[in-house]
Amino acid sequence: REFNVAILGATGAVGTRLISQLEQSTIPVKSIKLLASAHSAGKTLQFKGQDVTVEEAKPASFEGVDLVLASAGGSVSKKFLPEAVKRGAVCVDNTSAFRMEPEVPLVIPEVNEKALYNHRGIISNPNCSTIQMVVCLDPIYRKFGLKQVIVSTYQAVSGAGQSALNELMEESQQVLNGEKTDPKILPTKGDKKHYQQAFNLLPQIDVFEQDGYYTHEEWKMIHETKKIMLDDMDAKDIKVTATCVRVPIRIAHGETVYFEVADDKATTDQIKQTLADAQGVVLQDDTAHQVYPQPIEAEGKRETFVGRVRPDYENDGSYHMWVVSDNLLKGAAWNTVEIAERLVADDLVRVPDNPYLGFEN
Ligand code: 11C
Repeated sequence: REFNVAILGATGAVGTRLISQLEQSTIPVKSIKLLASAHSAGKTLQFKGQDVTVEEAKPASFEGVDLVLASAGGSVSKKFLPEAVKRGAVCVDNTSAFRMEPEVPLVIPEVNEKALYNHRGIISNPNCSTIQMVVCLDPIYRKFGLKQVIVSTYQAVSGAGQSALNELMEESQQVLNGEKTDPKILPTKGDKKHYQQAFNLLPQIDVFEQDGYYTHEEWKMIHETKKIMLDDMDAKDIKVTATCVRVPIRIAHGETVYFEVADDKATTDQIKQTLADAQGVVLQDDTAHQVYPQPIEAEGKRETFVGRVRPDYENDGSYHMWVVSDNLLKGAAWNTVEIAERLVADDLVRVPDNPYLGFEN
């Protein structure tokens, strides 16, 4: 079977990577539609060496489409994906629009591919910082159990989109030239005040929750992790907490992850071996030769890199690790295309009789 594929949000930082990841994937593509806002319609992009004109997304754009890969923002997904599902298309959504809906599987293929069998038309791709942590934690959880996770992130500016990345580059140049900066986007378009990111750290990613303590990014890391890992009804809860910080780098998030395992007989060597054997994970851990993951080396790669794996000497059964991955690939475009590859391989590119049509239907 060959597939008619549509990419929604084709011109963005993730959208362009969805195109290249799809080109390199095992999915047999019969036709490709590149969809975006009216503002980007008419632009020309390439798919497998052929020019493709970007079209404005409309409900009718999804007629005859089998598979939609979406990354145009949550409100765009909420508006269009139910329309696509109604027309028979299976949608893999990189936005947060439907992630916590019980009817929508939230999938990292290496971790919970089997959740794809319950899809009702929409499958969500988790947040980038969640994916790279969970792809490392889940194999440890399966083998040794997990009681607690405390993560601190060092997140690249591309996570906030192409315009935020442009702002970082412009500000960096202004600072080097001794000029004044004029921040308009970061830490987030969704909040009132904006701060300089160049040569600075911003402990705010996304808006603050109603409690006034946690940001929405931190909330996502906590709740998405539980939804993905605790799929088994008998699974014990895991205590998860997060602090998310934006750092002035372009691509690839870093994370320090502190975790406490349930099995008190686990050893550091066993934890390292588990990570070395984990699908999609590369262990880079040789302190004698100063080998550890770095964002500039992870950029452009599909894998998640882990190093500095070590015991916490103050707390038995507790460990630390340093995790780095390209937030636009494993954190977004590659995980989305990888889900689509598994849907194709498992013959799941079909909308069932009880489709999930979003909140209003
Ligand atoms: C960031 N993690 O770095 C965010 C971007 O929920 O898909 C991804 C937002 C999401 O700003």
